[in-house]
Amino acid sequence: MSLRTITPRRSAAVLVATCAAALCTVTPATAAPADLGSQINGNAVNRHLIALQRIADQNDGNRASGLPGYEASVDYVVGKLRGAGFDVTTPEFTYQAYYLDSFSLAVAGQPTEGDVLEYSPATPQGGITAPLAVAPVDDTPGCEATDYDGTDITGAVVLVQRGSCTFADKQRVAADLGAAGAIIYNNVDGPLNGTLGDPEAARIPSAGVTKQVGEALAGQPGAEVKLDIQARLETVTTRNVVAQTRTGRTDNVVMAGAHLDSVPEGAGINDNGTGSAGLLETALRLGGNPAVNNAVRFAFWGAEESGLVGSTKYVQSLTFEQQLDIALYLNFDMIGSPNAGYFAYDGDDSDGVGSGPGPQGSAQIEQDLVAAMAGQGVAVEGDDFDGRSDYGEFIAVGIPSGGLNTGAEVVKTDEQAAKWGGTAGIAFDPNYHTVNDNLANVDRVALERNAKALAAVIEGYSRSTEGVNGMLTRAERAQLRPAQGAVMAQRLDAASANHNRS
Ligand code: DTR
Ligand code: ZN
Ligand code: ZN
Repeated sequence: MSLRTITPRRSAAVLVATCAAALCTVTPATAAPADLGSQINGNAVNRHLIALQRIADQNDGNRASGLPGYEASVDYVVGKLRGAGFDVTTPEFTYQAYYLDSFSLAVAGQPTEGDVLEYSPATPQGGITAPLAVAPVDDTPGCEATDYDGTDITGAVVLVQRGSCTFADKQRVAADLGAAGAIIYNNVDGPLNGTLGDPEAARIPSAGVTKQVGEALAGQPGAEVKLDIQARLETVTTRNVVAQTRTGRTDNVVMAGAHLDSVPEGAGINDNGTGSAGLLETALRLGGNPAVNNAVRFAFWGAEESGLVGSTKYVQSLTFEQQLDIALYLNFDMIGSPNAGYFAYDGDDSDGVGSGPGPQGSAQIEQDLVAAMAGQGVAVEGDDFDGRSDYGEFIAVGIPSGGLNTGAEVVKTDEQAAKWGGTAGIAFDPNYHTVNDNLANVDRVALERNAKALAAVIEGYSRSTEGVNGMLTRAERAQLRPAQGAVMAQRLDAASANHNRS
């Protein structure tokens, strides 16, 4: 791999002082990590997956934040990390979780397929009955009050096409004009699966339907709509796990994270038992007292599936200086998809799709991850920094970031199947967010390769992050000194030669 690794002149005998009350103990650092990637064993990673599956089985089949399966997952990870000597904290946070109890939609007496936009307000018990009003399809469908010019939508359920503005905007504009509810229909194939983004943004009961259903409804203005949404918001208290080595500089920390929670529908063994297991095994092999230049901080996030809550709250809890102490952030979310692809976040935006590049340094991280996979014979594709995982808040505050994943609901192409194997025409993870995301549906070759790569890259950065953020270790600074001395000697030589000439 292409990481700059600079060997310290002598292996540093780092001593770690741990002080509790008046007692101080001094722990010698273990040997400098050598080739951490090759120390990662797929069976050891898989053992953590077995543990997470059993934890889910013993706790209603899931490991979702706020529920007992998540707490048991935290206990498992914390126990291992404390046993390996890490400094472990479990900072608590609260958030509003949205629970949908029931939903039904009928138009002109016909039961109609659809889903509820996340955070939609509930209807009164028994639902609402109102006439259907159809928003004209223009450049900004239902995004501006003027889109409804000439249509009275007071007391109606409006039908609006997706596009141009957020779902939250569409229901707000309709609510301001007195609408009783909203149905938003897709402008591409597939279910809408939308969200209003934030409970505070929610104004009127809102459902989503497919393009096909929406286009059929658009021909029935005035039809009677029955919309029944029973849902509630609950305050959930949960926690992240944050474990740091007791060695290495704490003002240039190498941080790596994976979300530990699952969706309530299942055990979440690929999403994201795999990222958690790969990261946990890397931490255990590194140990809490390695002879590293930079401290390494491992995070196991809670409530990712509820909107990246744990990682976002964590980053926002740090002061600007504490954020500066983080050299970089690496994210691992789904690294054993059963029909695996191989992706690294597109740090330099060389693919030119979706969001722009990551913060300065992210391009180097992408290169290092790509090299770590190439070293195992795997060609990696770029993956847009679209903010769908826990790196989102890190890049929002400017921390260089990167990460690997093996794909979720997107379908594998013929070219990808030819390059990586697996089956074209089906999703990288057909079990994404379902009860079938279990121990039987993991690609263990992909899992081991990704775990080795993440371990190798973390090890490299624990030695030096110079390529990412220019931070030099003591050894690197010492190596620069003779060079500077030589330049100075050359200058002196040249000066005295000139002097002698005159
Ligand atoms: N891991 C998913 C989100 C997700 C779907 N595709 C990607 C690609 C890259 C990172 C994350 C994702 C989840 O947590 O639901
Ligand atoms: Zn995930
Ligand atoms: Zn998920």
